[in-house]
Amino acid sequence: MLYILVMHEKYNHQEIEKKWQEKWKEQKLYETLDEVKGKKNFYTLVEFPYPSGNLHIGHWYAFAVPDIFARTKRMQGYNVMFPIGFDAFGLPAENAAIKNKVDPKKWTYDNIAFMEKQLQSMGNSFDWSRKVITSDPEYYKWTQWLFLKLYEKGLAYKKKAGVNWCPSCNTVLANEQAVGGKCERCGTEVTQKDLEQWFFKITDYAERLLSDLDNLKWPEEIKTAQKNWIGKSEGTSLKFEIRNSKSETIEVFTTRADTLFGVTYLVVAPEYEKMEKWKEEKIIKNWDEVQNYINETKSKTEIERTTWKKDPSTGSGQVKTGVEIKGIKVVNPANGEEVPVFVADYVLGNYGTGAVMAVPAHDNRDFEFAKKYGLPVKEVIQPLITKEIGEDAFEKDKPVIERRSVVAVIKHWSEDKYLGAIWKKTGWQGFVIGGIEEGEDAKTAGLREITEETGYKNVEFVKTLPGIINARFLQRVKNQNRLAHFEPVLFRLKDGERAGVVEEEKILQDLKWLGPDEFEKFITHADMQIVWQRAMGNYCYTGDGEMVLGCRREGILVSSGEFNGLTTAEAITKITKKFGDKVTKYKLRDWLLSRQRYWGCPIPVVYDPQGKPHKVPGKNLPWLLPEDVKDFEPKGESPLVTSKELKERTEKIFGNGWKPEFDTMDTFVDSSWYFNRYTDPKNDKEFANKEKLKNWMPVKRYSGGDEHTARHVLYARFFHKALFDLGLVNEAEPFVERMNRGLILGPDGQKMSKSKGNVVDPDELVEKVGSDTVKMYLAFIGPYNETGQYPWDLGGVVGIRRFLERVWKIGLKIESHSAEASGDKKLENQLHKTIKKVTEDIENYKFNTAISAMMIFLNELEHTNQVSKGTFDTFLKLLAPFAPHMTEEIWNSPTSLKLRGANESSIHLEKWPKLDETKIKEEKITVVVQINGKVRAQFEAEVGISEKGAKEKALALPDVQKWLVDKKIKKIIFVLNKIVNFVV
Ligand code: ANZ
Repeated sequence: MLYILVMHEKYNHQEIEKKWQEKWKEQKLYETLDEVKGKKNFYTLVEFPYPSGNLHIGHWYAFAVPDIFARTKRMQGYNVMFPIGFDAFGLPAENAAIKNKVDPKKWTYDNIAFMEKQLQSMGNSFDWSRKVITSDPEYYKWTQWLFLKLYEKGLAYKKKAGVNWCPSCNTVLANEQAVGGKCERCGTEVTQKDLEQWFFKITDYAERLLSDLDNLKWPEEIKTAQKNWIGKSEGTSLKFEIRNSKSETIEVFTTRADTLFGVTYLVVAPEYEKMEKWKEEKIIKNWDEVQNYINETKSKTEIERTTWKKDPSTGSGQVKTGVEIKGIKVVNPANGEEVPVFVADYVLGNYGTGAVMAVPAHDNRDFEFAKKYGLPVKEVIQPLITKEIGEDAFEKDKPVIERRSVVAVIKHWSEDKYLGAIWKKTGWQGFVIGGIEEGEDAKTAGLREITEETGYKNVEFVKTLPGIINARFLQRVKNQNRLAHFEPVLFRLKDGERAGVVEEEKILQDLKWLGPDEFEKFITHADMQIVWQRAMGNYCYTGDGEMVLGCRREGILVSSGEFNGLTTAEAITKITKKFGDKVTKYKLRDWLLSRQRYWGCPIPVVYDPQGKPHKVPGKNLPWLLPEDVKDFEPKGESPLVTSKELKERTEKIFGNGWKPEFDTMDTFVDSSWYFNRYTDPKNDKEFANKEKLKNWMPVKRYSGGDEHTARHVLYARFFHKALFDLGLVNEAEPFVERMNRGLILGPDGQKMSKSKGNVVDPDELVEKVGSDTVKMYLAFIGPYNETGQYPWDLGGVVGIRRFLERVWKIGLKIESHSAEASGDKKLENQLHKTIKKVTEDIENYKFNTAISAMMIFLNELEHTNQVSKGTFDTFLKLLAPFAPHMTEEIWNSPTSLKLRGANESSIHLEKWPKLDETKIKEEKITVVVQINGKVRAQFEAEVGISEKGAKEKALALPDVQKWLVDKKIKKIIFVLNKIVNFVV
């Protein structure tokens, strides 16, 4: 019997997509039961959207692509939950209210309704029955309940904290709204204002947030971003006594206690706590000047203060500024030296102790500062550079030959150029160098070397560059393990007159004149880099074990009394032990959670007439957001203060004189626990039942945006750990796997924005080419497990559409004898290779290469005359997660059903194609290698290996090489799949 699949001639995506979306909804295809017999639960999640009003292509990228993964897991036999909801509180609702005079609630819920429709047009396998909306009282009741649990545990507290404040708008600004120290809206200078604020004590969890990362199966870059955000630093606290005041000290935090003898001044932050006390005691002689400086720094953001190189795009990060605090001097505990104290804003008040010991010789910022204010630079760490990578790597266990050597930095007579030397044998690039002989000093040795090695005759000594640079490496020409003590000297040529160079030298090295910028890049070793920096006037050496140019940069102590000769690491331990204490600091700050905003979750706290805070009792939750607020204009206080209802409610429940908390919560609180709610979204007794949580948590894979790595994901981990400690959840980590996606750019390669006119409208596109095409194009644009940036390419969209049309057409064309496999071995092999590739790639979120594999297979299909229904169906199943509507239509076309002898059923309930390893095994053959007809060796190869390939394989065999030494190959005789014969 001969069948022809008959379908609509035209691939009418509009009709098909609408039809199946309705059917799936009717059939409740994606509603997930808590338990299904014989199936394991699998929870995959994508960050829920903010209801901004209109889906853009970024939303499509975020939601449509991970659906491929969810669908695949379902076909692989898991009971998959793939939920969706809305992160519905937040500032834009209020801004819209101010601008268009609409109610923030109405604005939000209208947007949600509209976006739900748009999201449904994606045809995702979302379980809509589990939808959560964070601004629903049924949801935020539990946000409040959880807040109170943390409060009871001492993890939520109130304290005064500095916030960015615009005196003209009368409002608090987020850091992003205070760029360059100016208010984003009106341009007024931003100041700092202290307000009572609520905090979560996330810092209590810093260590666990850090160490538990080790057990997570996350990409390294995400872990690193979190680690950096937590910013653990192990160091030393040291006390510097204020002169003539035995009781008072300035305590500093340093990671480089080894540099203690090099301290030439101290710096305190403008916010330093003892400043007020000093002012009152009138010990600061120049208080006006100091106060002026402190006021000036108030408008600067932390980023401006800590970037020490000027950023040309923003103009921020000037050379460091500061003022000496006259009247105060401190004593170095190590050597009794007296040093001045400065106030400077490059030191932050909220890190370490807010005070720093400044070591200009070994810290870049201190060096810049010292240069600017004429403060001494005292070297206490001599560089020790060890070549560890490369052919000239130092061999640790071998004997070492020690040498004094001069490094001659030679300036051109008329141009701004310096003489570079290239060692021909080794490729080493640097300066003219040479040994310092008995009785010579560096200067004499330098002059001698220059004459010998370069031939230049008229050389002038400029100066000795202070300091010695120790370097360990393998001298390759002599094959000697070396410890060189380099002494750099600066020379200048008077003119270009040159005598012949000794022949031997000429062979060993080439010489080259290079400008300053070129020279930096020319240098191949870290020791010569330091010479260059010193020649350019930079005497700051910061090495503490890092690798640069294949060299490890370490140091040895000098001018440090009893500690001389120790390495940095040894000295840190010993100096800490003798003069200070070991301490650990974190960059992570407590989480400021209160907002002076309307559209957020009310903080469920009330104050008695004495101003003491009390919890709103459980029976009064949800503590409703009042609806009688009309003015959302920010005034530095929460708009909730204007609510009569809230005040009356508070007094009615708690008594006269009681006041509510007016602040609302940061929306990051709402999103720190929402994934738990999906497991039990309708529960009105608990935030989620523990058994239900156990069914689903932890989330197996969580996809989201790069920008949420440090904040949302870290906050959610903190919250979950706190809930775990409270016994409310079953595990300490909420997300087994986290993946960050990339960014879709406009067709012009720029970030999409309305003002640039490069925004791609998904609705229009879906209308034109269909949801399946858009989704599949986005999956094809780049690997989904990386955070790359991908420009939108209409040509690519067309390409995908064409691919789907070809699949469609093949359905019309295929002739088949039966529903069983055809005998085509090659096609079968290809099919199983495709199964393997697509399955693995989906698992790794590399949807792009999975699609490529299917494209290759489609080519094969098109070039095969007879394709069995079984083969085509398998292919269709692989494609189903990517193009769910079209594959469903083909699967359920009348002919297809007839062929399968089945009734209508969803392809998405089918089993994922199984890989048969035996089908992809390449057959191997043994090729014999002969030399002059005698068998000398043999090798394994794939069937059909080419002559060239076989020859290369044969020549690589030692047994063959042995017979060919000193022989010339005259001819090669090749017998396919059998013999390579060399005639010599
Ligand atoms: C002396 C020193 C010498 C330092 C040297 C570095 C190099 P991390 O690793 O980030 O923790 N520091 C300490 N508190 C600071 C503050 N509140 N604001 C700005 N800088 C501060 O950095 C620790 C180092 O940063 C400390 O070690 C201190 O400078 C500086 F050759 O002390 B160091």
